[in-house]
Amino acid sequence: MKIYGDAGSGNCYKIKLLCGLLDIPHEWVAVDIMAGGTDTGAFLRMNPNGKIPVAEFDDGRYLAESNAIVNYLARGSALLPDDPWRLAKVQE
Ligand SMILES: N[C@@H](CCC(=O)N[C@@H](CS)C(=O)NCC(=O)O)C(=O)O
Repeated sequence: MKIYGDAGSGNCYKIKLLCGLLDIPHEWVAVDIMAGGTDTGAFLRMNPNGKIPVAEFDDGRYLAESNAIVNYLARGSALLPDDPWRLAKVQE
């Protein structure tokens, strides 16, 4: 899996932190938004919304939005409770 992001951005860093906590192997691909890194055709094909972070999975799928990414990556771990209310409170 590749994570496109900027570690100086909280939205991106939380994914890096989660991967560290759960030992999830990944390649970090630094994207400089100030240099137009999210405005390229290649980037917009991954996320038409033009924002980091984006996760690229080995099967070619992409997932944007930091909360969607962390919820997906943390599924089945102790960080996401099974109890619906406690899960909702995490997502809150
Ligand atoms: N709701 C999005 C927000 C993502 C976001 O705002 N990313 C910023 C960096 S922190 C960005 O890519 N900005 C570039 C732009 O808007 O052109 C998420 O949580 O992932």
